[in-house]
Amino acid sequence: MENLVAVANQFTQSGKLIDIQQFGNGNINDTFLVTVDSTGERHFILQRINTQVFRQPELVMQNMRTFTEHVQNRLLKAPLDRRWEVPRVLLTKDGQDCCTDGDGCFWRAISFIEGSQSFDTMQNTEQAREVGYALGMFHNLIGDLPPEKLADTLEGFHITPGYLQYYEEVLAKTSARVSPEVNYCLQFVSDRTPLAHILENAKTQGKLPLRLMHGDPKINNVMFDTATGKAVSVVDLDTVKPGLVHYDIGDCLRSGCNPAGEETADWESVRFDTDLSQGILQGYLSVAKAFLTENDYAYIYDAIRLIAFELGLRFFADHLAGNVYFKVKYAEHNLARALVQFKLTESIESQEIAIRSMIEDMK
Ligand code: GN1
Ligand code: MG
Repeated sequence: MENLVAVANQFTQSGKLIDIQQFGNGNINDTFLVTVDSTGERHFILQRINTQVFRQPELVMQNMRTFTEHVQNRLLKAPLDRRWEVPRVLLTKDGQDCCTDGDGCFWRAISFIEGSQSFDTMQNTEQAREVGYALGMFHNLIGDLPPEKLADTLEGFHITPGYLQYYEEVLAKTSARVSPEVNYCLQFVSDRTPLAHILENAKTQGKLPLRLMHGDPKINNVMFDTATGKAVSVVDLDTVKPGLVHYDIGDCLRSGCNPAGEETADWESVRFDTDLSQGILQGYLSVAKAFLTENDYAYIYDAIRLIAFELGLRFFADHLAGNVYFKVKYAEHNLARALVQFKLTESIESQEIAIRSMIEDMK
């Protein structure tokens, strides 16, 4: 705690530090909400970056600054007719965008979007539309920033065949306990091995262009104005880097259309809600129609299915590897999370015709 206060004070520009609380449910970094006794902004976000995952955290900071500057310029030139905010990188007292503590940990601070909140599960279809709008606006605002301007901060991220390869390596040397749940997952993955290549093949064949993406636009990374209920920001910019917008569309839908939430213990009840998915896609297309191609539409269903499957695969592989990547609260936590994503994938697959025709009707 002493350490935490010392680190927070590095980033405190004015006023006295009043409070530091753990914040959100991140699976990788450690996040805190800092409250300051100030006449200006009263809160900021303090994060310890997991440098086992983000091996070059300085590139993450560089990307964030490039991104923020670009989007802020765009918004100055062409203001939106509604509230929209971009989290800012905060500097230390000596002008750095990060600092290291006595243990060598990497810390950074980001502005908090005042008067906003996030949700772990979708409340209604109106909110689904807002989540979709937020992702569309995010893609729109970076649409004219050339992908090569941002570094690849997490190599292999969302490259499903790479996760499959890692899974096979882990499987070959695992000593994880065999159970009916583990067997279900093993079978689930083995039945879907051919599916893993679909987006990467489309990318290689030039059907889907490399664009900038958010990388992690799950529902709780969208901030809502507490008064109006409108989406006002997309946060968690660590994985903003070159990729496919399909990874984002898939991730947004797999997290937004699972009313039970990705942390539910009741995995057998998990289903994909197509009304919510219609809401998200309507909101997304209200902005994104302008830049999507015919091929982009053709791969939306595949992306939804693939990213749910991929996250299940990542959780399951981490379970087999002994929980080395995602933070866990108990030994079988990643197995429970994998089961949720696999059930969700199954539900998506069972509604393929309805989902595809919904997308077709929205073009
Ligand atoms: C991780 O740490 P968090 O919650 O922001 C993960 C995402 C997953 C997500 C699942 C860098 O994000 O890819 O979709 O957990 N981030 C990374 O909740 O691997
Ligand atoms: Mg994240």
